[in-house]
Amino acid sequence: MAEYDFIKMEKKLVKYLDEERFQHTLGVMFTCTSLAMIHGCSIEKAEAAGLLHDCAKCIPSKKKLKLCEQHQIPVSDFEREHPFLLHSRLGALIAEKKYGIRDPEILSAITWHTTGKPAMSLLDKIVFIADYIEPMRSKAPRLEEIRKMAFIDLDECMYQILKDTLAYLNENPKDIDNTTKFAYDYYKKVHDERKKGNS
Ligand code: DGI
Ligand code: FE
Ligand code: FE
Repeated sequence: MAEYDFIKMEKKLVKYLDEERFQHTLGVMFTCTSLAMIHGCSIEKAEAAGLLHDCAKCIPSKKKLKLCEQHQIPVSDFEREHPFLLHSRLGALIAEKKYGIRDPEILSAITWHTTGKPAMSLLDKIVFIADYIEPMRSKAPRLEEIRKMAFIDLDECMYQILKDTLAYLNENPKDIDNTTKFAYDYYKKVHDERKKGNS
């Protein structure tokens, strides 16, 4: 029997997200399952992580900060100024407490889905990438190319997404979290070393 009751989780989640966010969530969930199939990851884990990745997204900023304080989640000065970044860590907490997710791999994928980090797990990468390429996304540049790459090479896809994200964020460099930079540096190194190996 399946470990997770997805219908029950969806019914609960729909109450906490606005319509657009819920549709995005379904897109991420199905994209996660497709990526799990092609890259040999647990489909159930990918489905659960995709479904819950933004479960804290629609909590107002003040309440986000309050919840972090209540649950001893450390908040950096940077996060205090950019509280939307907290929806990933807070999302993992809510997934655990309200949706009964105990699997550390799923909680990690939710935690790191916004900034990424160096040396991510297969599931971490699948959720991060699915969030960027799901069918409703339309604003990012090079989406066609990046979507194809997601089904070929996850590390290269991480590099391409982080590169474009940082290029976009560089319009306001003071808004860039170090974790996003560290993630980019890591996947750039993977990309460069592979290129060296191939030449
Ligand atoms: O929650 P979603 O909108 O589905 O997606 P998300 O959790 O990946 O958040 C999206 C935004 O996060 C995207 O516009 C890029 C942004 N982001 C990633 N790293 C950083 C960042 N924004 C800031 N300000 N600083 C970062 O380091
Ligand atoms: Fe998010
Ligand atoms: Fe998302």
